Amino acid sequence: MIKSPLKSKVDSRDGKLAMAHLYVAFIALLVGGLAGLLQVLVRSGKFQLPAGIGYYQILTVHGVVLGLVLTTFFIMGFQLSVVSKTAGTFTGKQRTVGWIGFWIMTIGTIAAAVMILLNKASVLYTFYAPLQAHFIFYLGLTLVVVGSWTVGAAIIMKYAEWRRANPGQQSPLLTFMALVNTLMWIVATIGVAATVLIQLLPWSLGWVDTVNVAVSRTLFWYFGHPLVYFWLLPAYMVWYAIIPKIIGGKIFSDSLARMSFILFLLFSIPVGFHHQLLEPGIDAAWKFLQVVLTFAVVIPSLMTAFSLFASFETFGRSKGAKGLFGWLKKLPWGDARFTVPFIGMVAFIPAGAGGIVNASHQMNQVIHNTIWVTGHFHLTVATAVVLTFFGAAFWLVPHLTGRKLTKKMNKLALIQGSLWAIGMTFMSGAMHAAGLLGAPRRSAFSDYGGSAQAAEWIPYQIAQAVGGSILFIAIILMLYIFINLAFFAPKGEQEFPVGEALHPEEKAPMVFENWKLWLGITVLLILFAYTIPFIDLIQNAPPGSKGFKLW
Ligand code: HAS
Ligand code: CU
Repeated sequence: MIKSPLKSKVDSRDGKLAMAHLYVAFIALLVGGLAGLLQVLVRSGKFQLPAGIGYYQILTVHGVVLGLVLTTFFIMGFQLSVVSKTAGTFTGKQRTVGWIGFWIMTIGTIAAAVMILLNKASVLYTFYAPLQAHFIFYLGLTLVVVGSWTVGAAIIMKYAEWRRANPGQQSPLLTFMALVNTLMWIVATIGVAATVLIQLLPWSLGWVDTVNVAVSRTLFWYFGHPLVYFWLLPAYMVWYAIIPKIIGGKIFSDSLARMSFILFLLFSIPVGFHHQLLEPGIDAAWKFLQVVLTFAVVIPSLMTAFSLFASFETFGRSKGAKGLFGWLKKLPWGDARFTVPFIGMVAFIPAGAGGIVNASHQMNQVIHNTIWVTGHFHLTVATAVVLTFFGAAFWLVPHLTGRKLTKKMNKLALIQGSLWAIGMTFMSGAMHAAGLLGAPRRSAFSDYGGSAQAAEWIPYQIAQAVGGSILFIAIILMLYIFINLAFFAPKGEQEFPVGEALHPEEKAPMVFENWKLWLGITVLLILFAYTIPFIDLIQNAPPGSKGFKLW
């Protein structure tokens, strides 16, 4: 591995740009978390929303603000930081591009949020047609996407500059990873941009009367699945490249980490049909193909699991650990920068197993549209990913603001992570169980006219409310820690941990940086998986649907 110009500190101008993203992310955490609390309370059957606020309005706030806003802003802030740290300070021009992107995303977010709060866009975060929102909602989402491309452009420009200055050398691992995630995001968001610009905007403006529902949903999931990996990959950056440094160990293999990221670029996109297995209009053969590709995209996660275990075990044994699991005792459990993301890793084991159940064509019939799916994504994105982001915030925020994570805050952070684990065990566990009993997702409380089956769900819904309330306390704690680290913690230098490879002499093959090749294969796989289904969906379409506002 070639030495990169690793600076001890991220330049303060880059730090400001990254922090701007993090402020929006944590405001989103507050708003979205509150909406989540209200939802579990409504679904317990013991609480009604005041002042004519609708359940679906709150559900839309929750999904959009946490699933789309918190994640995108945190990820952009995080990726800008790791690129600045490992590839060097952004130039003035690159930073300006970053700021322009930030403001476009922020204006878009405010526009979409206002429409949801005015109850003009209670269409949930998937905004499925034929539910029809106010056009400003769609416009706002478009701006968020365009803004994210602009921030992404800053990252690509920095990478290109590094490449020119260091011909024949492999780029720093974290920069490489941030670049892969940015490229995947750009290819994926073309799908959502297409449905919004070509279908939903003209339709919500009244320029056309009807919309092809199946096409819009297919374009959404072309984007929607890689969206979940766009959330996951920054967590993997922390797991692969940062956690080893925090525990005092080494990255198990630099090349393996790069290869898993390349596999994510190739296989994340042509798999959207696993969200549409029960939808009509798509031939079973094409669904099957995308299920096979879904199982292909599980492989880089299994590689990640293997690599992490190997990092932990190698470290533990180097400290003299004995026996099969003796190395576990050597890990720094008192350090929240390690333990909180570790809780996320452990959660990702059942989370990923649940994903494999979902993707299995036949089993999908049991769980599709049940609250099992909600349980699945609260373990994946809302535990594995989010706890890793929190764990990163514990050192990133003080690093960027020139402060220190104190012992007291570290302790609070450990409590925060533990509360999350307890709350999520109740909430997600109950969701999985109720889903198997047929409880629907995306629906407000109902006893379905005293139905015996619905009565079975009620104890689980109460367990969800208990878990959700514990999670809300954990959110408040997190916000307290964030505000402390951003504004009040003592001044000092907090380390930006970047791991080194166990075998620095091992050099990843340069073909890993051949973007023409990888993007070429990505496009070919997409064309293979989607061309004929799209032709079918357009040629054999039933009459288009007018818009519905069911709230
Ligand atoms: Fe998923 C639905 C399949 C991963 C998020 N998923 C969703 C939705 C969301 C979501 C948001 O096939 C709902 C969308 C909606 O609103 O309708 N998902 C999968 C599969 C995977 C998967 C196969 N999902 C994710 C991730 C997400 C996410 C990651 C967010 C971040 N998912 C589905 C399917 C549906 C679905 C269907 C549609 C369901 C339906 O019918 O609607 C795989 O990528 C999972 C692979 C992961 C693993 C785990 C590897 C474990 C690791 C941890 C290592 C830990 C260590 C520490 C080393 C195989 C890396 C341990 C130490 C110890 C001591 C224990
Ligand atoms: Cu998916």
